[in-house]
Amino acid sequence: MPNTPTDTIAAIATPPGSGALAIVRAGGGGAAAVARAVLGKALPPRRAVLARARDSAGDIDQVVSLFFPAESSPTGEDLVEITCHGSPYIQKRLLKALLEAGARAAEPGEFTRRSFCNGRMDLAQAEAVCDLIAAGTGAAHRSALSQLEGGLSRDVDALRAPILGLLTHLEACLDHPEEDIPPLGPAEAKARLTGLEAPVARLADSFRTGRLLREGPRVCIVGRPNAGKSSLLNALLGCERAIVCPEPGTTRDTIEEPCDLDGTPAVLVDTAGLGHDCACAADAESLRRTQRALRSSDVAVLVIDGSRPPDARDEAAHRALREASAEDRRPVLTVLSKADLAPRAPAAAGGCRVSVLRGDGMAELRSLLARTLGGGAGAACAGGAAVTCARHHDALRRCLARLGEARACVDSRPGCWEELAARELREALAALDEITGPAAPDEVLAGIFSRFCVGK
Ligand SMILES: Nc1nc2c(ncn2[C@@H]2O[C@H](COP(=O)(O)OP(=O)(O)OP(=O)(O)O)[C@@H](O)[C@H]2O)c(=O)[nH]1
Ligand SMILES: [Mg+2]
Repeated sequence: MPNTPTDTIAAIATPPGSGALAIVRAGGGGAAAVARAVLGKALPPRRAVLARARDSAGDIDQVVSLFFPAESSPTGEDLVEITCHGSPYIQKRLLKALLEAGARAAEPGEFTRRSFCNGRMDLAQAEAVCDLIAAGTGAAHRSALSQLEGGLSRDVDALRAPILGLLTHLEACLDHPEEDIPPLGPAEAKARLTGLEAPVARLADSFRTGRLLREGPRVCIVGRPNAGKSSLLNALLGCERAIVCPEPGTTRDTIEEPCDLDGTPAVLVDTAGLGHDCACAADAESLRRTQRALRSSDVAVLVIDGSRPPDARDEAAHRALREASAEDRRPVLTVLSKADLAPRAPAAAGGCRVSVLRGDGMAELRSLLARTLGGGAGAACAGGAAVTCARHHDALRRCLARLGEARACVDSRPGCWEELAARELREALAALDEITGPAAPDEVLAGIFSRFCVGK
């Protein structure tokens, strides 16, 4: 932050471009004064006021203004919101007038950062603001709203309290051996530590569900070279995103695109053909990328060229893919492609035949995919709070690792386990505190708020 948190900042809070209305905000110690300079009148607290905004060149617009004094404002500082007509010219000129009156241009996320610094919200809640703005589905919206209202922070507090309880007990025994504090035996300590690990692991594991909510499930299109994978990607997207060629080995890199499948958002990933001869380093790398894309996907669509009978290499590649997916419990939908040509491959149970040339089977495939993905996202929503942010997931995993270390040292260091376990528990708490903010380093805060848009 280049200035102290009490200086006055201003920004356009609505998206760029024109609309019916737009909002320009000013916040900080001098917000009321700069607004008064531009509007020509003092604003009473929390009352909509019709005013004429002016600058040195003349009238700008007829606007409606709202003044939130610090004690009741979302940022914990004086805040003025001016609603003007949504022309980009008016918005920019109004902002310029506020800057000329003494405000400076706000940085990305600076209003939310001030809410955090003034204790109006913790870090997890501040991060939820971004998720809420980006939420594209009901499930993502519910999850972000719950986090904004403190759902995740309460979950983290619930994990924190018993860890702190155990740490306090250990420290009391260590620091005051003369007092009559009941000692903690190794067996009881291990049992309590195991009990602490389980809920942390559960919350950390919810990250997969959380990612589904945030990004939508990933659908990996896989199959032998020339099977028709890229053609299928293009047909599902409705545009020529990937290169399609009669020669095998066209797609090398993975190609990712968001897609709406009958109302279910998903990310489609086209891949290089499986079992392609690795003639050069690029082939080997493309195979690695296909495997990585498959491992990180939620559903695989196995495309089999339906116009020719499968040979031994096809069978081996399909078997390997099904086995890998069964291990990861990833559903595999089989698609027989090129249905407009004479069918030569046997139909697979539960799969469908499609032709991207004629559009045959495409509606059926879309609804099959939406049903398969809907199961995952529906289960995700029903599962309650989920961790949606990689930073939170990382902190939970570090907390879990520290708890594991604490438990391990009960056996491995019989002479001094209490001291070592206490140190690990302190680290475990520090990791949890990074989620809600008190222990988050400055560069982490800067990274988080820089991802916000200006005006938020
Ligand atoms: N007749 C017919 N041809 C198709 C259909 N789908 C794909 N093809 C053709 O099959 C060939 C290979 O298609 P691609 O989509 O490039 O196949 P791919 O699996 O992505 O191939 P690689 O990227 O090389 O692994 C192209 O010539 C396509 O035009 C279809 O439904 N009908
Ligand atoms: Mg391709």
